[in-house]
Amino acid sequence: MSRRFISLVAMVIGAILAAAFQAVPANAAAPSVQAQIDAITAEHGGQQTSATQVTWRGGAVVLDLVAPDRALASVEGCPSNAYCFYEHQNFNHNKPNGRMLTFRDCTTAGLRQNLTDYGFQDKTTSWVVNKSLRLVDVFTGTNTRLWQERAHSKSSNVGTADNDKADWFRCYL
Ligand SMILES: [Ca+2]
Repeated sequence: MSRRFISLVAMVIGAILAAAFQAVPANAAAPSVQAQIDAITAEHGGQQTSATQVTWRGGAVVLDLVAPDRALASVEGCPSNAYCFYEHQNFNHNKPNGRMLTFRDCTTAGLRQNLTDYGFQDKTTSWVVNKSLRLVDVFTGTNTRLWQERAHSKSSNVGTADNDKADWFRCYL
């Protein structure tokens, strides 16, 4: 065999191997954001309001599937006059695909809302209250109290014992 032929064979084999590697997506296991949104709206309703966001009840509840722009009025991405639950510790910092669930409603009598209604069952690891309110009282699905949130406060990590357990809460204005 000539050197030229050998180098040609090597080039062809190289091209085949390169194509084979390219055919495997870098992140085959993770569904796309749109696929996640489709699954959430199919199960929980709501309206898709951007490429990365689902909204319920006219904006009273908002789920961001990627980190939103951190506007000046926000605390860790949680808008003013709202309170937020984050999928990961440190308010999803360095987790661009972490979910953040934002609530605005709260009543003096203590409004109950279910994280499970928005695909956020057993996910919360950090939280922010960027709102004037008396208390957000957070529970497991079996009604065990996990933690209590006060006005204009935050937790970067709820701790191992409470991690990924929150299912519902009451917000007292
Ligand atoms: Ca979590």
